[in-house]
Amino acid sequence: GEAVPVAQRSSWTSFLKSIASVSGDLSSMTAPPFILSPISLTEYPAYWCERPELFAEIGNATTSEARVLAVLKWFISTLKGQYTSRNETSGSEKKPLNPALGELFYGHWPDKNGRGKTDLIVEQVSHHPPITAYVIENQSKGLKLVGHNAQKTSFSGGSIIVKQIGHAVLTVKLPSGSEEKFLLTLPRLRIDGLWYGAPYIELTEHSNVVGDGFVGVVEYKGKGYFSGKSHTFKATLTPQPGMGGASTKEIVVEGLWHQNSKIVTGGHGPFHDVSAPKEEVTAVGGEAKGEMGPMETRKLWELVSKGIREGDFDTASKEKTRIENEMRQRRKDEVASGTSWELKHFTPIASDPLYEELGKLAKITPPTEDAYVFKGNWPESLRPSN
Ligand code: 0T9
Repeated sequence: GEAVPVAQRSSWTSFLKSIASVSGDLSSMTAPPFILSPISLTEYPAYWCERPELFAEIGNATTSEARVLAVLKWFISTLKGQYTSRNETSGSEKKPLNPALGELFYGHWPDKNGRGKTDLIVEQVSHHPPITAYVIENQSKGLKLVGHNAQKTSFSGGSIIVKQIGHAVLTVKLPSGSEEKFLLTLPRLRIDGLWYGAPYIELTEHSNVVGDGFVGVVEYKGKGYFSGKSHTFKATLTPQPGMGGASTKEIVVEGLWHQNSKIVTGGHGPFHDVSAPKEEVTAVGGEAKGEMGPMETRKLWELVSKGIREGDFDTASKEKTRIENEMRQRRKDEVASGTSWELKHFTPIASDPLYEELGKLAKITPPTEDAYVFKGNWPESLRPSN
């Protein structure tokens, strides 16, 4: 473990031993300070829109084929931010703060060059297991992404395997007034480099982009597979006969998701390119005058994050314990009073009909999945017209 500070080597080794034995949920395990991130998992859904102009482009497409290509391009272009940005900013993957039930994050990307404003709401809808729900909307382009995320982890061959649970549905409002819906599923992760204390993510298996008469499969490969390079992908878009007037040709895109790709079948030429910098979300408070309430992530974790950033791990750990105890007490009080925590922005449903319908086309398993429906209640600070 050469990346591990000498004083933390034995605690890193015992952390690795315990992740090898505890499978399922690593989020609540105590890790040595050098690997802690000052950022909570509730901020991660912002990765979906750090190239807001590519998101907006989906709303500008005028044919099914152009639309599905725009969806795929935006989706692939988010992967670099989702899975390599912690390495770039802090040298390795870090363990995010484990969100509290009801933790919130609000933000937006401003209107620029006619792309429209894009708004974000995130809510932690379950603590154990951790489940994060989000909505991202560009109202002027008629685009709304609603999804949720959870993870099941296991340990294999010295790596952590992360199976992502959850999916997202992108709704595109067409000028005619009708809607097109796309189902997005998520790749599996392998976290390598643990032994050296410098974890990083490789994507494996596949995920899907299904909608508008197309079934899309994105296959992920790492070093030692077909191209021999890390972060390789191949996406195949297959038109569904008799659906949505799609053309008959299959489209194949190949490349490196953290760099660029090209269309190799059903067209030709460059596809995505993420060499230009991404645009981080602007966080806003959800309370009156844009202030942050006590459950808003940057407020809730303020002192923990400060401690981690400044290397004051005593304060960080004391504050973390204080928050966790408060949350435990809150749950006990609820049990005692026979009440339960009410989510602010989402309503859980046991099965998502859209996931079932579109998932069937791509033979996605499991055949059904739960979901969180957005209540439509934007805070005044994001939607002053409300
Ligand atoms: C959804 C993303 C997800 C969340 C993170 C696995 C992970 C928690 C979930 C899947 C986002 O859209 C994309 C990116 C990174 C994922 C995280 C990487 C990670 O390591 C953590 C897990 C829970 C750990 O913290 C493992 C222990 C740690 C010491 C390894 C660095």
